[in-house]
Amino acid sequence: MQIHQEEIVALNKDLLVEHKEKLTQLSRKHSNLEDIIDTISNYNIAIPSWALGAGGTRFGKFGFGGEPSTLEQKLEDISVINALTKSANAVSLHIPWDIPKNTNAIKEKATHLGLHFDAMNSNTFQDQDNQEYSYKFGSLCHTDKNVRDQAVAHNKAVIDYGIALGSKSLTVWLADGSNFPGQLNFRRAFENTLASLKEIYAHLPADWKLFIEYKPYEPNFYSMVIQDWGTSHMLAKDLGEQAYTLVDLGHHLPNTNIEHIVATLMTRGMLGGFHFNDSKYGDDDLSVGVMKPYQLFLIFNELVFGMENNPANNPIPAWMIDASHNLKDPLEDLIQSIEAIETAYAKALLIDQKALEEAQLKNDVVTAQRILQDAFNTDVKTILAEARLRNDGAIDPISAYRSLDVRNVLIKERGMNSKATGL
Ligand code: AOS
Ligand code: ZN
Ligand code: ZN
Repeated sequence: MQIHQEEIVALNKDLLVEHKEKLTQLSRKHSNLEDIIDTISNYNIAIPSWALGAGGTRFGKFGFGGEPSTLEQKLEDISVINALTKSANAVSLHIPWDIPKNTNAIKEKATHLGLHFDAMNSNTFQDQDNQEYSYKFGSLCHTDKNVRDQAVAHNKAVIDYGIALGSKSLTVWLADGSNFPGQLNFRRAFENTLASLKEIYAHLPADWKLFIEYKPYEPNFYSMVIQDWGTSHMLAKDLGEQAYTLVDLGHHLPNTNIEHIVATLMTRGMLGGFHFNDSKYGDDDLSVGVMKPYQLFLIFNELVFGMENNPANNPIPAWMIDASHNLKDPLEDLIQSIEAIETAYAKALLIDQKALEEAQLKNDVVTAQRILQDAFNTDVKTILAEARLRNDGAIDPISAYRSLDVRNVLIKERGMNSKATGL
């Protein structure tokens, strides 16, 4: 399955006149509109290789047909999303769910589809069939050195796959922790994890980054070795300049001020990566922006500020969508997620930073709030559409996806019962 340029052009035709009218109206109101469109049109978010099949819970999974059963097919699915949105030009690969059999061929296929490989993801949270030691009681933190060595070796192998594919970073997310008080010595677990990470870090090429993801609970429900950004930050600092903290929006206890964490990390140049999703209760992995769009906007306000002020201080973070799709067609869900992310980004770009600073310096709380809310309440759909249009994407990606009947084409190609690897 591949979408052809002419198909998108044809679908855009009917929408073009109305779109251009709206754009003219908007440009009368916002003098920096061109810059915002430009920024959004250059923005890309990586798609994880495990997000293209049916998601689910431990209670069940409901398929939808036409799932990609090979890595090649997963790349094709991402290229469909990218053709429509022009904002998903990278894949974040998971090892071992998506081991490339032939790295050269996969790299070539990706390049041919206009895609590249963003952060690599290792997996020491499950046992694989052929593995010697179990991760039941942890991996990098384990009490048994044999287990730690095996987990370290796996991470090194993932780096090697990444090198062959042209990736430049590794994300480490650990399920390590304990389910019961007394089970684990916190301090030994931390020291073991640090020592293991040091070995992995030593295997990184000089132009690579290491991202350390944190999570307060799940799958362990009493303690997680890397429970919060402070722990991640400590580990990264001890490793060296190539190590950073990765923020996953779902990995916070309810009501945590995530935008404040983002600002603090960026102050120290320590924000390396970002996993987008949304949540109501925990690590729900709901579609981005469905629950707390204002929070996402406030996070982007900090990201924009961090990227614009002293950008050399913090590298541009690696962006990835980390959501699960229980009910929706994942391709539609990912398109909606991209739209939600770019909506928050565009609105944050609309904030009058100068006026905001003035209000802050005068401690004019009311004006500061109005500046934020004026930006948040602006309809940016037209900005997003124009950004896509300039890259030959679709004015309305979801409608285009449905008009092109993509899911049924995929079902015809791959059958009703094809299954994708993943959670
Ligand atoms: C798990 O909760 C994390 O969000 C991970 O980032 C990710 O979903 C997992 O590592 C899959 O590779
Ligand atoms: Zn994540
Ligand atoms: Zn998660």
